[in-house]
Amino acid sequence: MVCSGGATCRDKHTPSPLTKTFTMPTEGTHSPVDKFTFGLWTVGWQARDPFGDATRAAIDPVEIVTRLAELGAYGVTFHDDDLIPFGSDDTTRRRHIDRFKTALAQTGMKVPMATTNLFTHPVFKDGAFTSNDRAVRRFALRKVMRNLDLAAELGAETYVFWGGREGSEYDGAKDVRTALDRFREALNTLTTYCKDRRYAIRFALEPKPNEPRGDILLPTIGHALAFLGTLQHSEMVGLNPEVGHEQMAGLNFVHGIAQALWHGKLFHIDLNGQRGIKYDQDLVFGHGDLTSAFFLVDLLESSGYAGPRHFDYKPSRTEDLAGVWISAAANMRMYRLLRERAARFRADPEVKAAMHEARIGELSQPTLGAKESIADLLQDRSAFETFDANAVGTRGCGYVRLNQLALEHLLGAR
Ligand SMILES: [Mn+2]
Repeated sequence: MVCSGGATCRDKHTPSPLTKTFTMPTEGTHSPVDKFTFGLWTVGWQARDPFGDATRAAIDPVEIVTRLAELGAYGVTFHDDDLIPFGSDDTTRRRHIDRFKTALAQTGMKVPMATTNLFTHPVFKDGAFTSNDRAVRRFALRKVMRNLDLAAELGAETYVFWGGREGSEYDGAKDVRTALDRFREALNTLTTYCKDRRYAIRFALEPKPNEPRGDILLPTIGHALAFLGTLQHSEMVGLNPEVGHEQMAGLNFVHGIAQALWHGKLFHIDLNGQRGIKYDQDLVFGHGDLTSAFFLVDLLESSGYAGPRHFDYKPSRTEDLAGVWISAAANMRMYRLLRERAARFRADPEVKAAMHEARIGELSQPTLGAKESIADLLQDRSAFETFDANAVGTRGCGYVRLNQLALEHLLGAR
């Protein structure tokens, strides 16, 4: 699974224009066409947790770019502080950026997304855009603006906002309605900043219910969708939902993504794995709820979603550096395997018959006829007076058979 980095491998990820036509890559090939991207902070995580020290050495961002390119990734993403240590002066900052840009140029790797670290430094302990301390809020805006300039310089199309510290542990500690005013003010200010500078960047809000705060503002896809509709330039703002962030609240991620797509707000996606309602695990994609991952890939591939397949995972703390790259490759392989299994599922005549039997397609038929009025519906005795609710109520839906077929395809049993 891990590319040796030899000459043959390098040839395969020579920068080439993305083809518009969908092609099913052969298993094991390294195809940047897949638009697989990784955050510098994912493979670069040193595995420090609240109970233990780092188990791995830091990795130079230049090495991350090179290794991910060898594995067949399309690009990398970063928080400002992943690339440039917090508090660096302008000269040092430029040196880090230039080294990074050289690595990007040498590998053909893209930077489709960037974001801001508004959570590590103690100054953000009570939030950034919604800190009760106004000076912290002003500092946060400036920190984002500085990195937006860099995101534009690197050609990023999406800028993510994960408000990990925007929240509270105590309901009396934060006036939530006022905090939402400040959150909105920050995003309005920053969309205006991008428009003034003609940056072709869209914003993507990343919901999370809790961790590191006891409770985080905009905790789910639904909360964030409702909030972004109130923004001044709401057309510039969508979502970056993460698998684990919804699943740690017991929510159905596939349903959440479907609704984000329905609103035209799936601007970016964070793929990883989570096993149930607990702390944010950030496992390899598919290593948590595998059935959900199968239906998620099925949805993404059939929806026309054209953005990056971004892996926001953490190589487990038990792994050494070799294990880091094995886990990175595993994310891409899981996505490709699931895509192949989902395509086979859709193409199977028995599945098509089971879907027909289960009336899956009938849902696309509007409930009222094309020219039917409410009066017509009221006149239709078959809709109510003579409708045999008891007979229809006893009829089976056939969903278990359909799900069994899906799982057999997922298991490679068909
Ligand atoms: Mn996470």
